[in-house]
Amino acid sequence: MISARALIAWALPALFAGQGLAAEITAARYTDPTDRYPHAVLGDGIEHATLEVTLSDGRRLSAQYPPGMVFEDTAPRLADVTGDGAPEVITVESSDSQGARLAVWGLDGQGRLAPLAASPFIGQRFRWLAPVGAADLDGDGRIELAWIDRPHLAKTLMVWRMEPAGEGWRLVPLAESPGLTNHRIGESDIAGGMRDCGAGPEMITADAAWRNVMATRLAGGRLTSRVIGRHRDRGSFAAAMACD
Ligand SMILES: [Ca+2]
Ligand SMILES: [Ca+2]
Repeated sequence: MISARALIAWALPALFAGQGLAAEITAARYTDPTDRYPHAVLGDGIEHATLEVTLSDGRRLSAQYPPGMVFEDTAPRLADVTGDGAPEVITVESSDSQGARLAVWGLDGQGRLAPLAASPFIGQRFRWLAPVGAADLDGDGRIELAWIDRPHLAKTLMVWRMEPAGEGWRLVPLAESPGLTNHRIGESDIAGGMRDCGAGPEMITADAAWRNVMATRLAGGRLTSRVIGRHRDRGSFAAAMACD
């Protein structure tokens, strides 16, 4: 006959294993620099082949693309886009033939680093996108991801939503708005981002001509933008992001 103590000793690890005590991603970086995708839109011809994450238990996991794909980005960004409190990793990855897509990486059911969802590729080599960020933009409890599609050409703000799909996730389009951008060719950083100055999240970008800093909100499935100041330099975005 099994004792109560033995039963508890057996049951506890199983209980905790199912209660989110698994390791979380605490940091991410790109490694394995490569010159195999010489777009140089971020100022040099070096992109990265590998995404590496550090977990809360100290382990490091990585995923490496073979030739044909790179991470074409400033740095991977951590954000909880599934709503479970644990961060995922938002990246930009580019295909030799199809250009860029936004991709969300995370830990799969076996604790492996894996792609969870991605936007479609833009469809043409040397066409890029620049993330704005992730937040519940309309307060419905689901997380939206925002990026500028081709910041030097189409200059279109895209807002997509993470939705459960079977065992996993998918990104579905919600809204888009032309006339906004967040990067100029050769800059090594991306301007603006996501802010919340107390009245809900806003996406901070430039207008297409870089005259003004713009704040864009999502409500009722629609995007509305307003001028919040003149654009002079990155200080203009820093002030906007700090709610000044
Ligand atoms: Ca999450
Ligand atoms: Ca939402």
